Amino acid sequence: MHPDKEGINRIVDILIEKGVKKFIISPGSRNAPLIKAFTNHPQAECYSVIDERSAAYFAMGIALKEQNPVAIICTSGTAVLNYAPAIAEAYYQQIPLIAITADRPEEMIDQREGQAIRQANIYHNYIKASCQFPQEPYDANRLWHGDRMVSEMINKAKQQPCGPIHINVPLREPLYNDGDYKEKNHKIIHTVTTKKSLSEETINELAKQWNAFDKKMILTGVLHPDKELDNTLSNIAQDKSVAVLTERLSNLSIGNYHHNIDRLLNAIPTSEKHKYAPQLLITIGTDVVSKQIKQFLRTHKPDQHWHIDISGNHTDTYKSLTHIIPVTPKTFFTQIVDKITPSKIDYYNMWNTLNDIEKHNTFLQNAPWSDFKVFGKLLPQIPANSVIHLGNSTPVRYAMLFEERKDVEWYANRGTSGIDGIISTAAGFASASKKINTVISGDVSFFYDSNALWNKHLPNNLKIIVINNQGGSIFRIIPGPASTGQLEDYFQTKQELNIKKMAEVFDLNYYFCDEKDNFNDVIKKVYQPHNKAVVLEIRTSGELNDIVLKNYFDNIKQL
Ligand SMILES: Cc1ncc(C[n+]2csc(CCOP(=O)(O)OP(=O)(O)O)c2C)c(N)n1
Repeated sequence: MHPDKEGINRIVDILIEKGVKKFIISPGSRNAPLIKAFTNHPQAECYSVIDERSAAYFAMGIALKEQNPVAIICTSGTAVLNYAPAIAEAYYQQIPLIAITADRPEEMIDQREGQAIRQANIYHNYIKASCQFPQEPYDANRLWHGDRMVSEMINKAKQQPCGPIHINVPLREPLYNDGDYKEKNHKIIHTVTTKKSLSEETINELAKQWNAFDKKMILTGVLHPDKELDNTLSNIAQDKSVAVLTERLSNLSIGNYHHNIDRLLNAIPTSEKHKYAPQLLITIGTDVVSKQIKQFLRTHKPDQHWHIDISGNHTDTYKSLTHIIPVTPKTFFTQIVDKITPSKIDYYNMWNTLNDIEKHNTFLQNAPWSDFKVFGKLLPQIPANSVIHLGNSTPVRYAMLFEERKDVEWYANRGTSGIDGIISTAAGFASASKKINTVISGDVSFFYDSNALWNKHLPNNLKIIVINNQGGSIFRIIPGPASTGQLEDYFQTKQELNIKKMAEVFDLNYYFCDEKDNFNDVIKKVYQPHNKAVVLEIRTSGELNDIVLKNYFDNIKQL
């Protein structure tokens, strides 16, 4: 039965009519009218996920896959705060997420009522828009106001750059009464889609400037897979005075790109670094993972830096920003491609000659069992036409040292680089995907987000690979932590927890692999069809990883 609160039924109707299909609901009483309204709507696809932190990341994973808003619904109090990490991540990743939080009536806030905190605009730093739904009792004006705000919130979530929005809903008792449902009683406001492009005059001027430079670098951050963009960029990359430096998370593979930024940067002889500096730097996408390219570009500054970003945000990562070009990268490259002329400098090859693949392969072959070795063996074995979710910390970095896989999609929570929702995000994505989804996580990140497994919707196409190096291996790699004398206890947080027992608690398939096992046989088993999600623990020695990685970078240096 539907709730007796018309305003609530209208929220659901507007969401459905505006194309939101999936609703992730966490339990509670204050949100009972919302639960009734969503679960009784024939077109609403509802999921029950208990832990709000995990539920929000799970929803974000679905929204990322479907490129369509997903709504999360929870009760009042700290439940609302538990959405915050995923909301911040969705904000920086520009993912449309709709948080609908039940609240006490406004006059009861700060009155020592249970489960009541100040919820209005609670995510204010990390939200595209938020609204306070009108109080009950609903009259014609309040219903009109509610309808208008819900439409506006959804429109804003979907408007590029997309992002999270918040609807806070004060609710009065009684919460469980049934009522009549008046179909199509609501009002809808549509926004029409627009396509921003540059005027002929502007693009001609930019092309003139472009053509005056000999060395052009296009550096790509996180991008959603987009074949059209990839094709257009591959045409631009045919000009040898252009070097396109991409990361795994850029999901670009068609053209002559340079896929291993850190490998190449480490190979440049120190005295030659300045020769590799671009004159024109063009950046697209959101976050770039490689710290080394950031340092390189901040030291060897380009004459001009154009950032192509529809939001118009002034993101000056390399401290050399000269132009903001507020259109999509696809629009920009499509408009400029026929206007650019090649120059004499073969900037592409300058970078390409740094790539000594034989040296890389020989090192990998001879490397001892370590995270580096595991990534080198694992990445080529992940099935074609599948999706890989990389954990923050070292997985996202190791993956960029090895050969690009053109046949997979790559994702990671690089919006805020938290380790707290990696498994939940991958689980949500996988639940909406027909492909095999592999998440590669460190052991600390796995335990942090272990409530991701506390989810009855965990799909059987999800393979969770935990690199168990007994703590945060990154802290042995980055300079600093070891000098404190507290490395193991307060940075690495050395741990010996039992991953097998964790898999058992949630009744999941479990496999194990270390140096003694036949790696290929174990991987084969993991990727056989299973009726439940799979956890694979790969054990390495936490103590060796930093040494192997340092040796690798020393080894590839061209003297
Ligand atoms: C929510 C959150 N808390 C703390 C951190 C800081 N942090 C970055 S990496 C890391 C350790 C991760 O360890 P693990 O997942 O085992 O990966 P490994 O370093 O072994 O690759 C921590 C605590 C963070 N990024 N996010």
